[in-house]
Amino acid sequence: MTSLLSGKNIVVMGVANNRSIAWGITQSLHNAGANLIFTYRQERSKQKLNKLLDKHGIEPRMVVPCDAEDDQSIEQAFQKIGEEAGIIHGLVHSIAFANAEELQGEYADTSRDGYLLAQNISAYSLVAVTREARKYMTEGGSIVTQTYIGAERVVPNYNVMGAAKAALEASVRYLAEDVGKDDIRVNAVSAGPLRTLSAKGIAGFNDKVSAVEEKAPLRRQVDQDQVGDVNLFLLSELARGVTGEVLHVDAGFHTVA
Ligand code: NDP
Ligand code: KAL
Repeated sequence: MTSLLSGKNIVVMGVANNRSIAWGITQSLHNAGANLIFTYRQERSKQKLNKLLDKHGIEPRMVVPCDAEDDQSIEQAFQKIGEEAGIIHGLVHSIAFANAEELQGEYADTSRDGYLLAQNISAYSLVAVTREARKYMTEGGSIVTQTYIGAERVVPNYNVMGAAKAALEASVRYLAEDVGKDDIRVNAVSAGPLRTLSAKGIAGFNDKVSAVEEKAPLRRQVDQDQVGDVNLFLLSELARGVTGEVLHVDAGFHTVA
C-alpha cells in the first residue's frame, strides 16, 4: 500500500488525540505515502497532534488552525493551504459537536440553539469545507467524512447528532453531484463505536460496544486502523468509481435486525 497516495497532498481535519478517528486515518495515509496537512481547532489539539507526529516520525507538510463553525476561518485556512501546497488531492473531514446535555434524555427536548449548533459544526461544515477545498482540487480529488448509524436508525442518546448525521449523509450525495463535474468524489465512512474523546463520559457508550460484539456478523468491535484503511481506500484511485456513498465499517452491524 506504500504507493497508493505517494505525492498526494491530503488535508486531515479533526485530530484531538491518539484515540481520534482522524489519527487512525493519519497513520493509514502516512503508510500509503501521502503528504499530510492538518487542521485543528483547540490549541490543546495542536499540541497533542505535534507530539504524536513527532513520536511516529511523521513530518507534516503544514499544521493550520481552522474553526469549522466560522466561514472566515475555513476560507483563510484553505487559502493558506492552497498557497503553500499548490494542489489539494484529498480531504478528510472528521469533525462533529453537540452540547453534552442534548445527548441524553428525549430528542423531543432538543433546544433550537442546540439543534443549530450540532448542524452547524457537524453537517454544514462539510459544505463550507468542500466549497473552499474544491478551489485547490484542480486535478480532481476525494473528500471523505465520518458518520454513524444513528443517522439511519434511532440510537438511544445520539439524538440531535442523529439529525446532524442524516443531514451530513444527504450533503454527501448533493455535494458529490456538484463537484463530480470537477472529478472530485465525496463519500462517508460510517464507523462502529470507537472509544474517543467525543464518546467519553456520554451515557450508553458501553452498551453500543456490547451490542456490536454480540450481534455484528464479525462479532467484534472495529478499531481505528480498520476505519483508517477504508478512508485510505476512498481517498485512493482504487475507489475512482465510488461517489455519493456511505460505506459502513462496523463489522456488518448495520445489516442485522
Ligand atoms: P474526537 O473527539 O477525537 O474528534 C472530534 C474532533 O472534532 C476534534 O478534533 C475536535 O477538535 C473537532 N471539532 C469539534 N468542533 C470543531 C470545530 N468547530 N472546528 C474544528 N474542529 C472541531 O472524536 P472522534 O474521532 O470520535 O470523532 C471524529 C468524527 O467521527 C466525528 O464526526 C464523529 O461523529 C465521527 N464518528 C465517531 C464514532 C465513534 O464511535 N467515536 C463513530 C462514528 C462516527 P478540537 O478538540 O480541537 O475542538
Ligand atoms: C450513541 C452513542 C453514545 C454517545 C452519544 C452521543 C455522541 C455524540 C458525538 C458527539 C460528537 C459528542 C460531543 O459533541 C461531545 C461534546 O459535547 C463534549 N466533548 C468535547 O467537547 C471534547 C473535548 C471534544 C474533543 O469533542 C468534540 N466533539 O469536539 C454514539 C457512540 C456509540 C458513537 C459515537 C461517539 C459517535 C460519534 O458521532 O462520535
